[in-house]
Amino acid sequence: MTYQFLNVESDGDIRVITLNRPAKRNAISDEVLDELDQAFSSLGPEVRAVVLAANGPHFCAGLDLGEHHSKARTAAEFMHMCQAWHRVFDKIQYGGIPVVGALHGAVVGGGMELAAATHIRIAEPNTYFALPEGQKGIFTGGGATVRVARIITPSRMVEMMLTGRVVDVHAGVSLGLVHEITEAGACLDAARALAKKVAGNAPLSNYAIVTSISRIAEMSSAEGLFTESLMAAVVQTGNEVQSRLGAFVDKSLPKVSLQTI
Ligand code: 1HE
Repeated sequence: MTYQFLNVESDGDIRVITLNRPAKRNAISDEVLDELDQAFSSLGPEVRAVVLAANGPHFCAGLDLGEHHSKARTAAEFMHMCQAWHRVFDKIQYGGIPVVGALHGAVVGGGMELAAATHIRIAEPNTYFALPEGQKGIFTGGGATVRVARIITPSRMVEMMLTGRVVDVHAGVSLGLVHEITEAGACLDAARALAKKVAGNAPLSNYAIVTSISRIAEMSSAEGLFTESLMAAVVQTGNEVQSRLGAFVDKSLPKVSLQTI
């Protein structure tokens, strides 16, 4: 598959997927969405973790407003487009492979929805977040009411959307949008290093982490605990468990300490 708007690169057991439409600030057109779909649909078992990064001055400016204006979509067409975004972003969040988002500059509108589908979000100091849909006369449609609201709380999302408030990287940490702030210009390297570390976990453990925790959060306690026990049972019969536990018993596994990460 050749891509027009993405760079897709294999780096050992990680895949680096980079939005590459800098002239339009990585705005998500129908074609960009199709390419993201392709890139996240073609992760074979050799891929243990993914980095999602972006070229140019900003991570992503959200929906391609130029295309949206010129297409003048009907209600049904826009509903189907939003559902296509949901399918693709679900593939990112629930594909079973950890995804590290490497953020910088504007992460706004649909760009924030895309970032919210990644599992670990690290960000350069110039990163900022906003949901400016209200000012454009539209509404979120790429999953923010679910993913973003669950991260920052529905109340905070309502406030951000009503006011158009722009949240800087430090507020992003407080809100749970950012897990780590890197040095300026260092985000991609840091994301690769983090992805390689995550790729070293047992794949079945990573699968359980990225597919079950968010789902269990939506269940009742009784259903969640039941589901956790089933997931744990599947994971602990994985073929790497014996050797990894053996390494602990032999004392060859590093101890958990503040230096672990
Ligand atoms: C775009 C887009 C876009 C830039 N669609 N073309 N998203 C927004 O409301 C964000 C709107 N964009 C901005 O506020 C700014 O462009 C940025 C803060 C992101 C970047 O500013 P800057 O000064 O670096 O770039 P620029 O000069 O504003 O834009 C450079 C080019 O990118 C320019 O095109 P040009 O052909 O005139 O050079 C812009 O038109 C183009 N561009 N952003 C299309 N978004 C499923 S529903 C999701 C809901 C949403 O995502 S709503 C969109 C929210």
